[in-house]
Amino acid sequence: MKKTLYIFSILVFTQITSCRTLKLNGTTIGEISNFSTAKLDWDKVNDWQHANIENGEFPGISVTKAYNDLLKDKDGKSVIVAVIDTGIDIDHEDLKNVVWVNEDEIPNNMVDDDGNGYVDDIHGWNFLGDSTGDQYELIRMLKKDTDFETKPLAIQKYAEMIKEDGIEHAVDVIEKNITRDLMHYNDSITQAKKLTWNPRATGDDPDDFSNKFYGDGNILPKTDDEYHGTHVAGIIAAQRHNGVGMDGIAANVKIMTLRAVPNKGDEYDKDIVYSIRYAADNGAHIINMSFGKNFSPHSDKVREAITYAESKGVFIVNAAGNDGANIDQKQTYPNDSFYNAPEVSGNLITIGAIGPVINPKMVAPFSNFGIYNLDVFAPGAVIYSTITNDNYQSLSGTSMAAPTVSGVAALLYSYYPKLSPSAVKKVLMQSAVPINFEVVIGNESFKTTLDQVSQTGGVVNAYNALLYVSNHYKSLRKL
Ligand SMILES: [Ca+2]
Ligand SMILES: [Ca+2]
Ligand SMILES: [Ca+2]
Ligand SMILES: [Ca+2]
Repeated sequence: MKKTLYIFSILVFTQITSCRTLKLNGTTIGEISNFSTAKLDWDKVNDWQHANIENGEFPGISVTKAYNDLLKDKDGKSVIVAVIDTGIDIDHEDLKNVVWVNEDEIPNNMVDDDGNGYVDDIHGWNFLGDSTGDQYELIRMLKKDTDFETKPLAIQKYAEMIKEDGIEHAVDVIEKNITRDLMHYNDSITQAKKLTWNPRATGDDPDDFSNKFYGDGNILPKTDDEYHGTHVAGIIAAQRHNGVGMDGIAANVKIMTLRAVPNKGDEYDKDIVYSIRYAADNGAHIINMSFGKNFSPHSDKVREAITYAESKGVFIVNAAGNDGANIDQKQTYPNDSFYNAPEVSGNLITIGAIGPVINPKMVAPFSNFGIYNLDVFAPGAVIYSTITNDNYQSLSGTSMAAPTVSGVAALLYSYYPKLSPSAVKKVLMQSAVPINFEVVIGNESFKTTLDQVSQTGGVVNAYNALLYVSNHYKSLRKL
């Protein structure tokens, strides 16, 4: 009798604990209807992305308020964020304690101990090998001189690209015979655009997706100026309150590094496909993708990888790109939609960039936009973060806006680990703070409201996002 009761009480207890979710109390931050005429305070700008947007000084994501008002004394679970980018300086003083370690792999023994197909992958994988660059993928395809679906587009884009270097009549030349007739222009074309420049060092065929095991386990940057990935990682996860550098957004993150984006040239679809798949197969919860291009010969394979990641419960944060253009009219990659078709999955969110002011110039002029393809805005201009060799720097780009959102997503997973990727996307979009005055947008500096150039018309907010989950947990679990 006693024993039965004991078991019964354990059952009850287990049931109670497994149903318990974090309940939070607070008042949602509402729309911002008035802009500020205050001058930008450069002394306070270094962590402006964390500021509370309600205070009217910086349009930050209210993450400091989230920690102080909602998360005090509450422990979160560890979250793995994969950063597909350049290499990352994982020895950096402010990152070394937030690095993902593949516990099932023994380092430097030339054996694939965990059997995932990658030998000695301790912190992620380097799909670029020793190379510091890649020839632009469209040039690579044109040079092969085979017919492919987007060849006319590739010809046109390459012509535009080399015209900037003063080479006229490019379309005619390329259409005739690119490899023979363009060769003599090579000296006047900058390196990554050259037909003859092919630094790919991994020995694989970028068009043959059957071979996925290439590259190596050394994910460190190859040169000091390869700092992009380090900056992105710091925005998400630089160690908080350790007395050095700066604070990342999420406190319980381990960064998995996938080196696939070269400093020169562009990222190859194959490397992106296998980076996404590596992250999904090796435990990542979130993937940050701060890169993009407008020619993608295997974009179908990338979309397949995105849906594969969704099947593994992985959320993806995608930078909208820095052309100051409408991406509903000008296709950019990666994307969860091909030429504005319905989205292939519910796990990818596309982010535009704002700067540190609450006024009509708050949208970064370089930020791409689009009422269909841009989901939400986030701080992405003048963002101070880690760079190579224990250094720090302020950088601007949608590359900085995406990791701001990855940090918020990590915060959500840390406290609500059972949310599906589509639930996280819904939370981030529904809880964004609407901006209700006209702003200047893009290269052509036209004036409109944010809801005309994005799905949400707002700025991501960590405080609102946490409250939203707490208030809608039951319905979110059904997504
Ligand atoms: Ca392995
Ligand atoms: Ca090993
Ligand atoms: Ca720090
Ligand atoms: Ca989309």
